Parts: sequence; C-alpha cells; structure tokens
Amino acid sequence: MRTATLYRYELAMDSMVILRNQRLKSREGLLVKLTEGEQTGWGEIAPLPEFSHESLDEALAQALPWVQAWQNGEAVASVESLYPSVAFGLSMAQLELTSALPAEGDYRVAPLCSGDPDELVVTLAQQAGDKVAKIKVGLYEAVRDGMVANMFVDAIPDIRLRLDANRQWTPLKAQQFAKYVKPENRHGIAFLEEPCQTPEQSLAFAAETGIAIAWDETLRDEGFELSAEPGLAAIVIKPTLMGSVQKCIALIEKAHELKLETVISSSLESSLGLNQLARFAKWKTPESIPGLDTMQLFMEQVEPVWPGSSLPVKHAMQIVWQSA
Ligand code: OSB
Ligand code: MG
Repeated sequence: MRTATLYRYELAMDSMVILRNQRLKSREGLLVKLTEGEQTGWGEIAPLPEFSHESLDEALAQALPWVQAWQNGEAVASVESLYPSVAFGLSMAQLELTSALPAEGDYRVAPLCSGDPDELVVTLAQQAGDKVAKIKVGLYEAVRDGMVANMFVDAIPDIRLRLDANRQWTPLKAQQFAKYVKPENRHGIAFLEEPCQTPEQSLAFAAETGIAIAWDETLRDEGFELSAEPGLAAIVIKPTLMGSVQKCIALIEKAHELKLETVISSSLESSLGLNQLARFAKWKTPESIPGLDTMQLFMEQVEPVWPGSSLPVKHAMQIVWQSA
C-alpha cells in the first residue's frame, strides 16, 4: 500500500551574500513523503528565488497531481518533464524509498566565507586534512577580491580556494582581479566559478591568466553540452536547479570521463535536502568536498538535523495534502 504527504515549510534565514538582488528573510519549500509498505522516502522541492525559473506555487501545481497519481498507483509523468526542483525532489524521494540512496553522507563542507576573511583563515590554518574554502567575489572592488585571495594563499599555502563570481565581471574587471593575485599564488585557486558574463569570456580569462575556472550557471544555459575546455577545472552541480537525480548522475559521469572535478552544491535547501545532498555527494562525487556550507545562513532547521548544527528544530509544518 502507498501513502503520500506533502508538507510546506517556512524557515527563518538570512541569505546574505548568496542572493544578489534580495535578502531572503525566510526560505520556503515543500517536503514530500512517500511510503510503500515499510519503506519511506523523503524529498525536498524548494525552488530558489533568483535562480529557479519556477515559483513555489508553480512547483506545487506540478508536484501535487504527481504525488496523488503515485499514491493511487496510476501512471505518473516522467520527472524529466517537470521543473528541475520538482524533478529533483520527487526523484530523490523515490530513490530513498527504494533504499538506493546510501545512508552515509560526506559532511565535510567547503566553508563559505560570508563575513570576516581573517576569521576563516585562522579556522582553516588549524584544520587538519584538505583545506578548502569558498569565497564570493564580484561583490565589491575586483582589487579587494584579489587581495583577499592573496591573503588566503599567503597564509595557507596548501589551500584549495574556490572563488565564485557568479558572472559579475566584465573581461576588464576580471583582469583587474587577476592582476592582484600574485602569479605564484594562482595555483592556490582550485577554481573560480563563472568569472565573466559569457562562457567564452570566462574561457578567455582562464587562458590569459592561468587561473582555472568552473561552470555553475553555464551548466543550465539553453542547449549547453559539457565538454573539456582548456582552463576548465570543475563543474558545480546544484541538483535543485539541475533536475532529477538521474540527470545529475549522467552529468557527473560525463564530467568524470572528461576528468573534471565535480562538486555537489546546495541551493539553500533545508537540513533535510542538505543531508540528502551530503549522501548523494558521498556516493557519486567522493573525490570532491561538497559545497554545502549553507546551514549557517539559517536560523532554524527541520528533521533530520544537520550534523553538528545546534539550530532549533521547527516541527510545525503545514500539511498541504495527505492520503485519505
Ligand atoms: O552562487 O554558487 C552560488 C547557493 C545558492 C545559490 C547560488 C550559489 C550558492 C552557493 C552554495 O554558493 C555554496 C557552495 O556552492 O559552496
Ligand atoms: Mg556558483
């Protein structure tokens, strides 16, 4: 016998540097619970404002009939025909339901520098093992970004810095940034995500500066096909923005064939979605520290909690629909 429940959550947060044109004061999303016999599978559907093309209401309008049909044992639409956030949440719920998602997660995170860089340098310097940090650039002066990058590599020579410009720079601004990163420090930059407004400009930047780049936004460009390019070191996959688990796996396999580092990254999911991404990352991209350091932007979490997080758990969730 099948049952299903759709919940709607709202969690207090402060999106800070992540979203550029608005500060999200709360994160809203849907949680799907599917049960069959003794088995349960959860999924999260949480379109991200400014990044997803679908709204939460549009996602709900697709998810609800799918979940109802599923619980009745009727034919369901292929998740590939649904919005990315819906495809991701429903495919993840099915994966968990069939015990196909391994339980163990990769809870190492690439610490996101959203405040004082000096503080992060001290934390990283004391940390054992791989030293990875993620810094948003392109928010202030390119020169300042270059100096911050230098500061990290000078202080922690074995660091693997991940920088993310979110396509904010003109070629000139990107050059100004590069000029301030000492040539001997450029190897400390594992990659710079999306320096320029177009992929062509970003590839030209990599060729001119020797700074490796990564695709994030470009993966979702209309008609994009992944290929190896000089200077392209990595791809950053945000499943909520990309689509079904199967679609993400196909992209990961392609990237691995092309010898590209592949990073699973958060789209500011709740602790439930974030835990599943940690499990997915451990399973499919064990070689790369996932980009999941986004719990720190929240004031509340749900069950299951994020390991090590002391945020209060919000139990009250609206039931949008439930099997009779
Ligand atoms: O710019 O990569 C981004 C989260 C939500 C939306 C956009 C972005 C992000 C992150 C997640 O940066 C953290 C990470 O990738 O390490
Ligand atoms: Mg990015």
